Amino acid sequence: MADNPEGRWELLRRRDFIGLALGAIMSPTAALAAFSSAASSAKKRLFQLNQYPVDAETPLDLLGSYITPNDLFYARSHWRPSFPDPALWTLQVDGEVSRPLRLSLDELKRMPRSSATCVLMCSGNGRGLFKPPVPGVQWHWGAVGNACWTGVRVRDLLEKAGLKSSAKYIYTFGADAPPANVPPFHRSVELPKLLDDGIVAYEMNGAPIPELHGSPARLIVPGWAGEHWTKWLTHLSARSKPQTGFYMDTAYRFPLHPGAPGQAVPPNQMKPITELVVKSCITSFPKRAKAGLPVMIRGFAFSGAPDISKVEISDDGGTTWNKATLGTEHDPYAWRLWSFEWTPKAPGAHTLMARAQDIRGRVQPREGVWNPGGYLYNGWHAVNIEVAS
Ligand SMILES: Nc1nc2c(c(=O)[nH]1)N[C@H]1C(S)=C(S)[C@@H](COP(=O)(O)O)O[C@H]1N2
Ligand SMILES: [Mo]
Repeated sequence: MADNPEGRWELLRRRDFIGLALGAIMSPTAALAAFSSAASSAKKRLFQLNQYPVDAETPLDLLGSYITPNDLFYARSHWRPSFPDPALWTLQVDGEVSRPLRLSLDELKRMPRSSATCVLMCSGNGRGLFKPPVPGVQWHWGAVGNACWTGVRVRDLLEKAGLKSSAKYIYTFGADAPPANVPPFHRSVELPKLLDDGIVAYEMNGAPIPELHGSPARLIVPGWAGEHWTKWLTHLSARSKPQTGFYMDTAYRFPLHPGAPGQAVPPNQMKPITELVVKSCITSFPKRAKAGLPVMIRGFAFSGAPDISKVEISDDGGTTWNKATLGTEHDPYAWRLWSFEWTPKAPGAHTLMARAQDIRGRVQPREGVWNPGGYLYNGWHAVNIEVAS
């Protein structure tokens, strides 16, 4: 589909990969060596969906903890990452500001520290579950994780740079470059969201951000979809109008009025994706149980709203629902773990499904809303349990 970047350039990427491989034999560069070692050593336990770039999702049974460990965190990059040398790296802040900045990593680290524990999810998570299918990386459930990010508030950086009132959007730029003829991954984020919640993070779960996840610094936009979280961040520019280009005008857009599944939607009938949608997943359940004996079902739930209000479980196809117990650990825009004790009444094959509701009253729908880019799938997650007498 033309408005799906991942589908459109699948072929191009494969060709480029061959080109890169040849290039590596003829003139190996530090960047390529770093890329291949990162790609081969990391993510051994993840499901690798693409050879190049590294697109890997986490199996749901490894997402049962409040904090997702760095080496289990899903990875999604549009093309071969470029890993800036932290010693040479700088962050430029310019545009509608009176004092443009260029900061080294040490200078950034000397600014006041701020942390946020929150969910990072790819907009394409669940694309592989849409019917009819949508081309692109066929993510299922695991392109999501919850981590603690530490760095400097975007607000502090913009204040230091003397942000002007004419600024309405922040353009973000990373150090990675696309293959020839492919438009760059240039994005912008609405200023109020970044002033409220944005962080330029240099730590992930207390460690320097791993290369695959944006070393030495990346943007954190709690509650908003992954494509806003620019990795290998090098430049923030304050502007009065939103960024243009393929990744704003065509990709990462959602229909204003979703139509029938499979129906094409012109880009001007779509708006850019911002917030995440309400969603829950089951991460732990027994494949077998005994009638009359309770078993535990566990999972996580989150939303683009700062918190979840409830998670419910149904064992009768969504006719009746029972409340799960929410975990106590929580931070704004983080996920909540939940648990549910289920006592099967009768032997046979049973299906359990989970749905969440957020504090704004939005309820997870039975099916994800089909859209041409295959974004923001949040249909009920179901698992099967075989019950013996
Ligand atoms: N510079 C840069 N930043 C990027 C991307 C990219 O390709 N290049 N991919 C984005 C997308 S689509 C997602 S979902 C997240 C994934 O972050 P992760 O690899 O740390 O999970 O990074 C975002 N930031
Ligand atoms: Mo993404």
